[in-house]
Amino acid sequence: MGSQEVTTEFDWQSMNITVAGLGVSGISAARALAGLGASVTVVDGGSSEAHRERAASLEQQGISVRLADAETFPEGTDLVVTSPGWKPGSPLFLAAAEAGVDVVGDVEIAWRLRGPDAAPWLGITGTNGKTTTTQMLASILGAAGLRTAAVGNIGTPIIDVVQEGDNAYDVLAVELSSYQLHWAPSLRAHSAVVLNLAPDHLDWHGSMEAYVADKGRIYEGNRVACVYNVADKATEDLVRQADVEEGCRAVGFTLGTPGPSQLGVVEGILVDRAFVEDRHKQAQELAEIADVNPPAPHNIANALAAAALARAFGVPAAAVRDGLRAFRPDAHRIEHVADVDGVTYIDDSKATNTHAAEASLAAYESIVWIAGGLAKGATFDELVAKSAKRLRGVVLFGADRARIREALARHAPEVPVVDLDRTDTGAMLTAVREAARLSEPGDTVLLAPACASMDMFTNYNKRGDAFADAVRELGAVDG
Ligand code: UMA
Repeated sequence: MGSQEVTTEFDWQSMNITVAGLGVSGISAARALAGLGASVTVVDGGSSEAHRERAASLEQQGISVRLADAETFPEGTDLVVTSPGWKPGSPLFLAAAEAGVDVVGDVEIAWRLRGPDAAPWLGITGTNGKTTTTQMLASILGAAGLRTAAVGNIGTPIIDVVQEGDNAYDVLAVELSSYQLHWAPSLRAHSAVVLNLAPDHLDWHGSMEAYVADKGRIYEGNRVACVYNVADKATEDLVRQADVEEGCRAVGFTLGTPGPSQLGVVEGILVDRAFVEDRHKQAQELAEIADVNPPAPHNIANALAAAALARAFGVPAAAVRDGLRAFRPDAHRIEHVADVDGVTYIDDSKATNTHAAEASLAAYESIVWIAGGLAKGATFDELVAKSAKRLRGVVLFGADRARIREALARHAPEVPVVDLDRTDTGAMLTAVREAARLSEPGDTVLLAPACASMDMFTNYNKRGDAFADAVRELGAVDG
């Protein structure tokens, strides 16, 4: 399912399509497919008020919606179009397999809806940095005067963009999650990057091998460049395994001095030794490290990856510099919130896995760390062992906090830990107060949960907002 080639050409008007999920991508898929004349039924296990409102809106367009039942396979279904979050082993898909019906994702549908002159896709995946790299790439493409958009997992459903027509864009910067890649067997990007690979979403994929294999699908059929991370050999291995178009090149990015066919850094300058006439003798200056916002190591790597994709598309060096300068990072990514009583408060709510949390913990010297939430099958020993010497103290909350507490007991037994034993939204205020109590002037209180937020908050944005509110309250009380 999902990972096999789906060869059928679709005659939409004659089809009964079941869309799994009434979220952002499901709504987009249902509307588009109904618009093409298909008979569409959306199914969703939820039945909240938000679900009912969305259902009412779709029903006005002649789309059937079934709530509170994610399992029963609608009779007569010819194709299932799933939202990315649904696990491959979901009962609905097992029933589909039994009935001989294909399951594909919204990205697969978008790919099939493209016309012959549609804008090429530059694909971005990886465990961390996807969204930032996608936004940087769109900024660079825009600076080159190209009509573009940052789409996909970033939040704008790719079907909506493709439906604007072949002439609406010159090129698209497409963020793709491992889930979306799993369900998109025909996707063939112009060029693509896997930024890095670390355990994440293992509960969904079942194993690290399966997760990595799904990420690697982004390189399949690339035409111009497969971009990999020189510091992460697993990404290069995926390039080697990929079946690409004749002439497609492997291009590395590195924070060190680049070799031929690489982009890298030389004396504070981002340089390109891949997309130049003679890559053995020439190097093209692209930008200065100071042009990258913020100029932290992991973010310079993101900038190099974005630059590589843009250069693969033929963008001039000056546009790389202008695009990087124009880029502003999103909220909740190592965002400075306030200084209170000599302590700096940083919101990295976006650190929803251990790999991302490791990057932000590495950026500060003396830290009171606020962590916890949904672990998604992760273990914390490596993260804690690597960060132990930087920890002044730790405050834990959320459903899977015990896993972090146990790792701390093993690798940082001397570090004071406050386990709030709470999973309510209000726990953030207590967490920030406890962190303030543990901290000393010069320290950084860092929200880098290493976990997803949904046990306590609607999403990581709300978690970061709650942190900022709590810090402001602290400032008001102390000030
Ligand atoms: N549902 C069920 N049964 C299930 C799973 C879900 O009934 O077993 C229902 C839920 O009740 C809900 C709907 O399905 O109503 C949600 O579907 P979904 O979780 O697939 O999410 P969408 O709203 O369609 O949003 C998806 C992506 N979400 C996920 O992959 C979990 C969004 O990425 C993406 O922006 C959007 O499509 C547009 O492409 C978010 C994300 O968290 C940001 N992505 C993960 C990540 O980046 O780590 C992969």
